[in-house]
Amino acid sequence: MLLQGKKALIFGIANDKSIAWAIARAFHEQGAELAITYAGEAFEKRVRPLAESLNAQAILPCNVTSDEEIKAVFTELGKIWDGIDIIIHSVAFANKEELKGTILNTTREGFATAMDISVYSFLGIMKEAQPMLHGRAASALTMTYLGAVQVFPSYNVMGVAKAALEASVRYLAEAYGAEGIRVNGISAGPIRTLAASGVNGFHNILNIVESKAPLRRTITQEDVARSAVYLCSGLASGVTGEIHYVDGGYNVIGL
Ligand code: 0WD
Repeated sequence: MLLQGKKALIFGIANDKSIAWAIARAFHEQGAELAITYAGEAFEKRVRPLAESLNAQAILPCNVTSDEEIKAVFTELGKIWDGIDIIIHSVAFANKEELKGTILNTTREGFATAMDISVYSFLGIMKEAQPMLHGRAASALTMTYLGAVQVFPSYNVMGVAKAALEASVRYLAEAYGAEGIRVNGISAGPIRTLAASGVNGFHNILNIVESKAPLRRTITQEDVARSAVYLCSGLASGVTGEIHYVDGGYNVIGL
């Protein structure tokens, strides 16, 4: 097993369609021990049974807009774990009104919300994680989308946020690299999840990917999860600061 005995902390399970849920299952299969967070009370009902089914050792609330809640996750984990080997950040949010029309719909407040939840949260988590990552060959992984580097209809402020998230991966990789801690991103192809349902015209994107991607199909949560296992295991010991595409090859197609 590739992750035997590794301790993995996972942010971003909303339901059984979430990419982070597929990652949690794949990690469990590979022998990892899990700690799972949920975004707030409204999510607990759905997330707790999922987490329990994988024997998660901690199931903790964490709305990532709160520094206190992020801190509390590490305080609680510190009581049961002597460190953390893997952090999964699979969290993003933008107001629905900003995921339609063009980027000219963006408001100052909506911009700040998208950047706070989708980008700062990764930095905030990685800051508070420091004492528990120290001295371990740990790795962290976030989820991004091709909308960071190319224009997709309706993706708008989320594309700007993903560009900032990808830059954050590179800066975090440098900041943590001297300790042997790796930070990467997976740029996933479109998958039908709760977050994706907020993007206007999402089904069109799926159809186009299916016809144009080299693999002639969309990808699944399990495709992403298998690559996550690789990036968070010793198999990827020399890989950091990387944005790894798991998109059936769609990103290489010009026209
Ligand atoms: O096509 C897709 N589904 C793609 C998703 C393609 C490429 C990338 N991604 C990214 C997303 O942008 C996100 O970063 O993958 C990540 C996971 O997204 P997902 O699995 O597609 O979507 P979902 O199951 O909704 O998980 C994202 C979750 C939230 O769900 P909602 O839909 O309620 O926003 O992020 C969490 C929440 O569980 N989240 C928060 N967690 C803590 N605090 C917060 C918050 N404030 N807000 C959202």
